[in-house]
Amino acid sequence: MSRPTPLLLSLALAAVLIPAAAIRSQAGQPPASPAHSTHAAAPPSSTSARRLPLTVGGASVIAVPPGASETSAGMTLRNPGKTPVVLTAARSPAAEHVMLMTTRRDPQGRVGMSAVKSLTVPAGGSLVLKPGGNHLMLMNLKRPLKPGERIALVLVARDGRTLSVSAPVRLP
Ligand SMILES: [Cu+2]
Repeated sequence: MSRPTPLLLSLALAAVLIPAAAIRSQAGQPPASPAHSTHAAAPPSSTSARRLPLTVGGASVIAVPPGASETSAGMTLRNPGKTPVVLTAARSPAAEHVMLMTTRRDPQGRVGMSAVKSLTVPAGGSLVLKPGGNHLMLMNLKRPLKPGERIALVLVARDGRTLSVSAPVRLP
């Protein structure tokens, strides 16, 4: 009964193979970068061309008690243009990440929030972001937010255009 089990065999193999692989990667050249990589980071076109043509009203971030790790942000976005603006992401220096969320009622009548991949500001229309509706969720806050201070938010559209918003922190 001294035959090694397959698990022990593979562990023994790993012990032999891993150092060999480590030595090879140290001795080898760093992987060559693709020839086209120098062109990949072409400078963006002018900043104004990359800015979302939306107007912002009533932006705010809801103050939360110390220790709370997340909060919501709202605003009204108006799109005077002839094409819808599809927001796919947002970010803020105050949070590790920002989620696009919607509020839904399930068949049992319970209300809950769920993340969505995009929120659209219709052409010639507006999108209201507010707690209890569509909103932004600041996740893993990096520090407490003081009522009255302004928080920077960046909205990102599917085409890469962005919009910077400064939102005051207000009590719920
Ligand atoms: Cu939420």
